[in-house]
Amino acid sequence: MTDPSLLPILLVPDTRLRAKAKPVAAASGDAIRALSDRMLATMYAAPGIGLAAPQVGEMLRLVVIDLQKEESRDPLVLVNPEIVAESAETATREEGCLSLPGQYGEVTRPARVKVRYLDLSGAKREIEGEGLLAACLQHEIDHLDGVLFVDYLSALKRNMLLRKLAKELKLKDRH
Ligand code: K2U
Ligand code: ZN
Repeated sequence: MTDPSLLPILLVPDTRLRAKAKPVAAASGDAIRALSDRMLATMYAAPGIGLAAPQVGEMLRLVVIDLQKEESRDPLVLVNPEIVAESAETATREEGCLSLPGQYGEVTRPARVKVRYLDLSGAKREIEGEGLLAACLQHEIDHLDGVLFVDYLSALKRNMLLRKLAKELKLKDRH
């Protein structure tokens, strides 16, 4: 029996994954808190360590992240997040995406980022990340601008990956 609060995760090539999300007007509103709770439940069930609102069809600048293991959850909810500083040093890691299931590729990004955002009480916050947190912050904030990790791959690799995904999703629909 799946949790009724789970939201469907959109898959490429859904055009909503390529749209620019709108800023949240009321960060401390009940609607945003309710949506972030459902996004966290959806992310944990996937499982994933990050999820952006456009991935569940909500065109809002809202991201949830939790790098922790199940027994020590530490959810982070970022409203209207923006990268305000990034290191010149880069880091490369294999990334996946819940909207491109089963597809992976090497992505090079700034190794450290500083992100400014509003928390669910509407307070201005700032977070600095490196390693997996830096990659996840950038991966999720990219989603708010319709950017996907495949956009950092060569055209050849991107097209191969998208063709493979389309084939797999067609096979899945058939059964
Ligand atoms: O946004 C999403 O689709 C969730 C992403 C978040 C993410 C991708 C790459 C690097 C960091 C975060 C993932 O699918 S969550 C799955 C996952 C789990 C552990 C490590 C990396 C990715
Ligand atoms: Zn993603």
